[in-house]
Order: sequence, then structure tokens, then C-alpha cells
Amino acid sequence: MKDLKTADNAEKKEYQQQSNRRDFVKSAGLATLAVSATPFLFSSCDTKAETDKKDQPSSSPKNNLEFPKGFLWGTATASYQVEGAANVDGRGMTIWDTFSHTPGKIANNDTGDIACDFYHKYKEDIQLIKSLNAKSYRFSIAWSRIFPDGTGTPNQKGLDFYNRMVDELLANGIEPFATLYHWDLPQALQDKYNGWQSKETSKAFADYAGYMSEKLSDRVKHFFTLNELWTFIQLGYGDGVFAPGVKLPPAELYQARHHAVLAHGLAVQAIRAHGKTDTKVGLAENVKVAVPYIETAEHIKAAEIATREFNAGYMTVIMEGKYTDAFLKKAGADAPKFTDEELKIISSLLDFVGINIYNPESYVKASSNADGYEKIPFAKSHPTSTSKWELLGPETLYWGAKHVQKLWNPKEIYITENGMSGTDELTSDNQIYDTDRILFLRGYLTQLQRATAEGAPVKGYFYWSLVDNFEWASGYGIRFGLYYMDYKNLKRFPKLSAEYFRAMAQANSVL
Ligand code: PNW
Repeated sequence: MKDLKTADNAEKKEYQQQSNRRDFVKSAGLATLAVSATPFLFSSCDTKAETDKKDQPSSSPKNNLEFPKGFLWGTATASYQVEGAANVDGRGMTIWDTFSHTPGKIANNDTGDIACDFYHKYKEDIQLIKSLNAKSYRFSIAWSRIFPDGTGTPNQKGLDFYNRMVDELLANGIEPFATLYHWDLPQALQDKYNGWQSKETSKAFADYAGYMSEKLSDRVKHFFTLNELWTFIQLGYGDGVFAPGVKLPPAELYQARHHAVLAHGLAVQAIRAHGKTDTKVGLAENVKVAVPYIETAEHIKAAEIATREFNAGYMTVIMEGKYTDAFLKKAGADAPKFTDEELKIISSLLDFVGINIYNPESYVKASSNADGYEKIPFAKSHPTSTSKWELLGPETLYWGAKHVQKLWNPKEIYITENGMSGTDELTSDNQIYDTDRILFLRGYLTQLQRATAEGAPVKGYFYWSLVDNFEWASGYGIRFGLYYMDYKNLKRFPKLSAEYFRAMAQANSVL
């Protein structure tokens, strides 16, 4: 091997980057120590100005890709995917416990029994969040830790866990964003009412949402009602590949969808009734985004029309208070039964909208047909991540934000999830060179910055996910984290992308 003196410039640069990386790996591992030691180290010998200079990223952005001041950087997780501790402190059974324990439902028959053991390791993970320079964290509350049977007497021990976690986040300068439902329905409600097939579940959800806002809204200022309505209804009650693994005929599936949007609306009202007055409420939906194949006025218009229709059963009815004509026509005799009063509840005014964006639903072009747009099929070679459904399209973030703004004009938008799964191999010296995730992040965030620069009201971005975790039916084989999880010993290792995210969050810019 050449020594540094004789190495050419590229090699020197690489060496330099690797040394920086080693420093980062060390500092991430020792985050608690580093954070508490910083003021002390600087206060003895440095002036304030010098301290500030040291807080700046080593090289400032040169690409004019900065986000608006105050833009919130964060990461996201969900209870069943990270918490583990399935039988601890009175937690009730959920449909995902039942489903994952049914042989053949999950890759490798993995379960969330232990997951990342976040229930016990949350303090360690909060230091990881902090070392990413993230100022916010989106987590979800396991309904069955609070109400083990879905309704009835609250379980104080379950509430205590979220109290401890929220306090720890705040003590570390991280703003908590709480999702009330990220798919782990109490099994008791599935048994009693067939889960989302009944309006009783919508009502029970609203009671639980009201209760949580009463208990947490002195400290949690942002609540999401439900996460990805499309996904848990379609995959859980339509295709049967997610819990509870039911395959309903169309009319019943339409009705279950309606109960989910109704649950959202009822919960918004319950949170407004029980939470502190400055509590903000929204949802986190994986909006299906149509991307214009050419960015000209006619195709952009077509993509807008398509986006409204793609989301007719979820975001559109929530934002507009009506099912579109095309949606009802397509449903025909299978259309859901609903009342005007329910439509009003469903479309209760929101403080913000959260959108989970991974992939374009479709590229579209203008058409003179009745719909006003035409879908373009994906090429067989269209690139995906290791999740085969995740067709890549960085501009989806730009168009997601732009369409949502244009169609529904919410006060605020958050990107509540965006991320990429990769192969993520741990080297013998504990490194993960996930260059593919850096490619992903740079591409998607460049497009998001483009939207904010044009005035889209996007206030923050949550990367999915903080750490590799239980990826539903795919089990632990699919990895989305900025931190790698060694499932043998539950040790977390920062991937190269964690370093990249950390630099961008610090600079508030794509780098
Ligand atoms: C979302 N699909 O799930 C969820 O909100 C997360 O819990 C999950 O881990 C993340 O995205 C990554 O998958 C989805 O098949 C799961 O289209 C499946 C699909 C979409 C979203």
C-alpha cells in the first residue's frame, strides 16, 4: 500500500473521508459523553464566537440546496416494529402478535416479540437520534399497552412507558411527534368486532385518542391519528398479506375503508376536545402520487387529477369531505354506506398533513379520455430498492408536496416517512457502506428542497427509519435504518448514511 505522501489526490481524499467516518462512528457510540462534555470543553478556552464556529459543519453547503429556516429533521419508527417487550407491563395482544405467530405469514417466521427492544433501550436510541442532529422523532403508541383490550380501564404501566420516553426526548431537545395507530390493533377488537369491519372500532379508537391527548398533550404538540390507511386496509383486509390476514369481498372492503377514515375524523374531534388548546392534529398517509412524465402544464394538470383520484378513498375524502364521483361510480353497488354527518366528521379541519412517500404510484400523461389522464406502465427494468414494491422516483417527493399543496392547501405538510431498504452488510470492522442509501437520500431530498424553494409549506422530514426493524411481512430481512441492527445482540451501528444525514441536518441543506 502506498503511503499518504505518494498517494494521489483521490486516494488522499478517500483516506481523509475514512478518518472522518471513524471519528463519527466513535462519536455516535459515545454520544452521551460527547454531548454532555461539549459545553465544558469549549467554555474553558474558547470565546462564544469560536464555539459557534466549531458548531458549524466542517464545510458549508455550496449547492444552494438549503431548506427553510426552522425546517425539522427527524426519523420515524413504529411501536410493533421496534418496541419488543410484547408481554411486559400488561400489554394486551395485538393482531400483529397473532399474525406473526401464525406459521408462514412472515418471512422466516419472524415476530415482533423482541424486535429492537426499544421498550428497554429507548434511552440509548434517543442518544442515537441526538447524534444524527435530528430535532424531532416520530414514534407510535401501542394502543394495547394503554387499553389492553382496546377499551375499558387504562393500564397505568403502559402510559408510564410513553411518559418516560417523551420526557427523555424533551430532555434531549427532541420534539416528540406521536402516531396513535400504526397498525397494532388490540386483538380483542378484532375478536369482538372484526376490527375495522365495524364502526365500533372507529369509536373505540376515538376514545383512546382522546385519552392519550389528555395525558400527553402538555408535552406532545403533534399527534397523527392513523398511519397509512391505504396500507393497513388494503394489505390487511383486502389482500390478506398483513394482519389480520383477511380477504374481504369488495363491498365489505369499501366499508372497512370508510370505517378507517371515520376513525380518523372521530379521533381529530376527540383530540380537540381533550388535548391542550395548542395541540396540533393530522394524519400520516401514504399519498399515492402521480408523476407527470414530462414537466409541462398539460401533463402536470393530468398528474394532479390522477393524484386526486388515486387517493379518493382516503386523503381526498378526508380533505374534501366527499367521495369523488369517479370513486363512487367505480364502486357501484359496492360503494360504502355513509351519512352526510359522517362526511363532516371525516373532513374535520386538520392542522397539518403528514405524507409518507417512497415511490411514484404511476407516471402519467395528459389524455383526452374521460379521466383526463393516462397511466404509463413501469418498465420491467425500473429500479427498485430491496423492497420490490419500492419503485424509485426521487421526484415523487417534489410532486407529492406540490400536488398536496395545490389540491388541498393544508396549513403545513410533513414528510412523515421516506426511506430505502438495502442489503446493508456489516464489514469485519463494523462498517456499513450503504452508498445506495446516500444516492437515494440525495436524490429525494434535492427534489424536496426544490418544492420548499417554490413555497410548498413542508415543515419537516422524517427518515424511515432510525434503525433497522421488523419490516412487517418481510420480517427482519429488509433493512431501512440509518443504524444497522445486529439482531444477535441488539447492537446498533451507524451506517454511512447516518453520517450523511447528520451532516445534512446540521447544515439544513442537501449536501
Ligand atoms: C410503510 N407496500 O409501510 C409503513 O408506514 C412502515 O411501517 C414501513 O416499515 C415502511 O413503510 C417501509 O415499508 C409500507 O407494499 C409497507 O406498498 C408496504 C407498502 C407500503 C408501505
